[in-house]
Amino acid sequence: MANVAIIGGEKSGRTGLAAKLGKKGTESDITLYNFVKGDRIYSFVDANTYPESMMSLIHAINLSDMVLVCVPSDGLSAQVGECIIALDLIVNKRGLFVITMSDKSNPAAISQLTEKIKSITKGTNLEGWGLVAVSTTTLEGIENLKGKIVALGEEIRVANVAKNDLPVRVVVDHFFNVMGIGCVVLGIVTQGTLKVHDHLTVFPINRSAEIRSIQSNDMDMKIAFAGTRVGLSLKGVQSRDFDRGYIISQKEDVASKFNLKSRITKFTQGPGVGDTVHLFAGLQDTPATINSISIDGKDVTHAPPGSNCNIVLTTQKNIAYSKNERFLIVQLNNPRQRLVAGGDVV
Ligand SMILES: Nc1nc2c(ncn2[C@@H]2O[C@H](COP(=O)(O)OP(=O)(O)O)[C@@H](O)[C@H]2O)c(=O)[nH]1
Ligand SMILES: [Mg+2]
Repeated sequence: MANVAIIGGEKSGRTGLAAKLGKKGTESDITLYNFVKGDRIYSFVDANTYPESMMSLIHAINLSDMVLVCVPSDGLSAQVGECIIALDLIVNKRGLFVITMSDKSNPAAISQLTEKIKSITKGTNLEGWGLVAVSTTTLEGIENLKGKIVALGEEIRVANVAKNDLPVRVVVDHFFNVMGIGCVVLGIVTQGTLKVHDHLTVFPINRSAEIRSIQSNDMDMKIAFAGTRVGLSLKGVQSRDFDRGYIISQKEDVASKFNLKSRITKFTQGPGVGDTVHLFAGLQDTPATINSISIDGKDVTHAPPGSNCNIVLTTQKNIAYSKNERFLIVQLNNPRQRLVAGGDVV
């Protein structure tokens, strides 16, 4: 199973492309589209409320192993830039650039745009990502794109097999009550192997839950491997106990104060001590206050753009996280540059 985010600026052809690649499922600020081919399942996540909602973008990326960045054939925009910065800060994604609406352009302009994309991603974690031009009206390039998604999907499948023996961890993205069944949550087994009747804990609220049943793509199953998108019915908790990003596992760290080894983007003015920011960890997010910043062990009042520093912040909500979680610091209301930094827990 491969989970694929479809991101890009407003009217970049994301929804049109998602509808060509899969069948529409769960719909909220992110919309899921599924495609099944033999024993391979692809789950596409359309970040449909981005650019208004930064959460839609970050959640779609954090729910995926592979990202398609849509760039309309008429050129780059500030929003594409923001998507590239987000992916560069999040670090570990595979992906492709998809030049959409190729029918509205010509080969010379498309090859010029290709060169521009290569040049702005140079030195970032997206350097070397593949690039395909497609049109959802003429279907030009769609088969080529599917082939590239399948090839990346196979790499992801191999990487996920290696995670089956880790402790099980499910990241929850939707939760609701179903009459006659009770609490149902949707999410992804990001590592480990989930089994019916497993007794686990919901973090950060620290509540016990038993896995009553597992479904994947509407089929009941007794066991779900790493990388699988699942629907779970749970015993011992209620859907109203949940929030997006809650984790079902054996053990998570939970905290409301963090020291993050951070990399500040080049494009922000840089955060200062006392600033209120928004912190994202996986699919969880919370307002947070910056308590202190230090560079090479020396306290500073402000972190300059492009710097590496340690940022200590206090969050309004408890956050559940694992050691290798990548945190993002965001200024949601900054009109010029919302992404501030990426960081790891020290
Ligand atoms: N000519 C042409 N128009 C397209 C194509 N893909 C999308 N569009 C149109 O572009 C607009 C925006 O597409 P949409 O998929 O909604 O973009 P989104 O905002 O990124 O989800 C819509 O009016 C689509 O009909 C394409 O391949 N060719
Ligand atoms: Mg859309």
